[in-house]
Amino acid sequence: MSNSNIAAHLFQPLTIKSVTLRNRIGVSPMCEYSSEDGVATDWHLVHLGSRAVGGAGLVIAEATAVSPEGRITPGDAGIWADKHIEPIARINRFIKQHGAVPGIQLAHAGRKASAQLPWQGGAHLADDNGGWQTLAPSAVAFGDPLNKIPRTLTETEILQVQNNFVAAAKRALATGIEWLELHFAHGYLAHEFLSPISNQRTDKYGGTFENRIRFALETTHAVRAVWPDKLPFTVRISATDWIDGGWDLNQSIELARRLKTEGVDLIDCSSGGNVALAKIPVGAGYQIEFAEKIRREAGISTATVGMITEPTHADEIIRNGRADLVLLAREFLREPYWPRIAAEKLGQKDKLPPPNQYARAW
Ligand code: 531
Repeated sequence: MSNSNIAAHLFQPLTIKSVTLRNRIGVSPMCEYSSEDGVATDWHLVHLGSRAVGGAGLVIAEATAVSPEGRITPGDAGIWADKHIEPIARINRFIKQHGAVPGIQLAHAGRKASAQLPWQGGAHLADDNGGWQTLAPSAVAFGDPLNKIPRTLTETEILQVQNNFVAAAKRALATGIEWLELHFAHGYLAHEFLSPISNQRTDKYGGTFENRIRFALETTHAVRAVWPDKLPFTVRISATDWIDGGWDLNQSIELARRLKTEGVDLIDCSSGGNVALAKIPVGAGYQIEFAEKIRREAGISTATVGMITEPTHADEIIRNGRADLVLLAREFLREPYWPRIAAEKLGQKDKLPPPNQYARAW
C-alpha cells in the first residue's frame, strides 16, 4: 500500500507546515501557577523538559498571559514583556534537544482573572488582597467561586488586547516556539465573546453569531499576520458550553470553518468552562466526538483532549481518523513517560529510542 493508504497510528509522525511531530502524543497546556511575575522557573524546565524526555511529540507550555491582567492567578506564566523570553527559550532548547516540538498557549483570562491559586481555594482575590480589575465582553460575573463583576471592555480596549496577543506571538517566536495555540476556550476572554451566555453586548461584538465570533476572528487574523506561515498556527476552543442556549457544537463547526479560512492549521477541541452550573458528562474520551465532527465537517486537522489514559484508546482515535493528535493532561502529570510506556504496549518501541543516559533501563 502507498504510504497515504496506511492508517495513521499513535506513533506515526505528524507534519504540519514545516514542523514534524515524532508521534501523535502531545502534552496539553496545563497551568502550573509557579511563575514569578510571569517568569518561567526551574519548575517549568523540569516539568516540561521531563515530558519531552518522556517521549511526547509535542509539549505545549501552559496558558501564558498576554498581559498581567490577563492572568488567571498571580502565579500564571506571562509573555507580556521581553524579560519573559530567555527563560522560555532555555526550556525550548532543552525540549528540542530531546526530540519534541515546543508549543505555547497564549491566553487572556477575562472575567476569570484575578483568582487565588487553586491550592489557596481558586476564588477571586479581593482588590485589597492582590486582586485586580477583571475585564470581559459584558459586566456579567462567571459565578461561584468567581463572583467579581467584570468591567465591560470598550472597543479601544478590545483593540489593545488584540495588540497584546500580537506582541505576545512575536515574543513566542523569539523564544524558539514552533507551535502556537490561541486560547479561545474554557470560559476565558475569547470564549466569553463567543458565548451568548457571557456576551450581552449590543455593539458589533455582540448579538449575532457573526458578531460574537468577531473578536476571535480579528485576533486570529492579527496574529496570523505576524506568525510565520511555515510554523503551525492553532486554536483551542470549547466546542460546547454544555447548556441550552449557550455556545454549541454547530457553532463550533462553523467557527472552525472560518478559522481555517483565516489560516489556522488545527483546532484543539475541548469544552466547557464558561457556565458554572453546567452538567458535564465527564468520562474517558468524553470530548473526542467534538474533534471528530469538526475534523470531518470543517475539513481541518484537530486535536482531542479529555480523560484519555489508555494507549490502545489513544491509538484507536488516530487509526479511525477521529483526530490527528491526542493531548494528555492529568495523565501526563501522573506519568511523564507515558509515551515510552505506550510504545512498549503497542509494540512500537523502535519509534522512541531512549536518551543515551537511560538506554540501559529501557
Ligand atoms: C481545567 C478546565 C478544563 C475545562 C474547562 C474549564 C477548566 N483547567 C483549565 C486551565 C486552567 C485550570 C483548569 C486552562 O485552560 C488555563
